[in-house]
Amino acid sequence: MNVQNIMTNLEAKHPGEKEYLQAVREVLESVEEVYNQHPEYEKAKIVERLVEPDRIFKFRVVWVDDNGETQVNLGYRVQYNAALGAYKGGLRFHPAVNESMLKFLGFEQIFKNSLTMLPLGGGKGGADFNPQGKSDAEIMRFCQAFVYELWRNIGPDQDSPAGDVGVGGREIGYMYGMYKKLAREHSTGALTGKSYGWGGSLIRPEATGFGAIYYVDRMVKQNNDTLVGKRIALSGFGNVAWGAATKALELGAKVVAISGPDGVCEIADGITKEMIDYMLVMRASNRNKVQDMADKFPGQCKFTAGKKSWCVKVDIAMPCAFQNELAEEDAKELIANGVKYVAEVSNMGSQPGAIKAIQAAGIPFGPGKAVNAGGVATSGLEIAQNAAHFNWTAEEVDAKLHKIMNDIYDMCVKYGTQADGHIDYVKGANIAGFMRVADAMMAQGII
Ligand code: 2IT
Repeated sequence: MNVQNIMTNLEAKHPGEKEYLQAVREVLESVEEVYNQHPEYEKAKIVERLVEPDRIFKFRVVWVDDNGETQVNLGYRVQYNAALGAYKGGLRFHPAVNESMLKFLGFEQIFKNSLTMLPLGGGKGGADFNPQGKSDAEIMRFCQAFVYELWRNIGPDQDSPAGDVGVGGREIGYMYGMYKKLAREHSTGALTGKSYGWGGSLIRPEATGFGAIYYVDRMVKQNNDTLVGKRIALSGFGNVAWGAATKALELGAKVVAISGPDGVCEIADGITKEMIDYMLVMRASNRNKVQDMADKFPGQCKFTAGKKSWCVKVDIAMPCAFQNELAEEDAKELIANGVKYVAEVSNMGSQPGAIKAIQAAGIPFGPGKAVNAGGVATSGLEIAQNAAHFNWTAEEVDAKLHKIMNDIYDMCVKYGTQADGHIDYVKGANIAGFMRVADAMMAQGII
């Protein structure tokens, strides 16, 4: 494989699809050396096949808002690769959603799902719907209209969507309700992230954040260091930041910053249980304002408009909100302020220049597809419980999640340790994820 040739061809075929091309380039650069040791991959055109999704559904979603106005949105589902199992991946509702964004997310999902060692193929979907300011009834009507179109193409052995940005337990509930009405069966594994009691798994809401902290705990221990007392900056205040803050507090670390599109909320003495609970209220309000936290806890929190979490002096930085949110200048500010570890929890949360700057400074960097894999892994555990019509206890799910994250961490070290002994977690995650998919594709023939 010649990465530059492949990228030149892809750029010509998919002009302007920046995020998709960025995600592909990172994976190809990581796996190039290993790939070239396998002439059978080259002959079977594994990379050329892998970079194109199996198929993309794109559809109109029509719904009526509270004023009686008809609204039109675009919905998508990218079914990327099914070498390891039925397609699996979240749904994103956000005004910036487009095909390139969902292709990059679906492509990343293939390798992330592979890292979990569960039988999960890769997919992603969503819509350019903006949940901000929408009423509960509007959210319900949109979710129903979305599934009315998509339902024939999902199912536990076909494609199983979950939540992502803008899609949480409430949205999954509305989508699952419509799905089972149309399918006339309780194929519970058709969607994950369901509430406990009608098919959901305990710990699924916490899983992405818990898994991320389990991974970071290993990064810290690798340096004979401890999480206790470490100052952590998170971005966002959604499901991922909530889960990470919960586990960080439990393990004795201090979350000193969260953020929103409006600015940063600094918490000098570290986030408390009451504040973590309030994050749920903030998310449910659909206001998308982190200032609400400072208004609720004056004296303990300081809000600064227009600033990001990365200007706060911390030991550990964890982007938890959106792709490319950590820019090169943010990374440089963190480094100047003495950051010791960076682990992105959002998918492709850091710009390539930021990753380069962090790695060049000798600071361990954990990539999203490994650090955030606990979410989809626990979705895999949810599907397993659905198939068995049975639920594990919270302790059982958490123990399985913890083991999966430890195994992922070990794989990243195994494939990412360089000749000089330092660990390139990005390379390790990409190689480990890629090899399992490539071997499955080889075994299943040219399809
Ligand atoms: O990015 C992700 O891995 C998710 N949004 C969760 C996917 C899933 O199927 O649980």
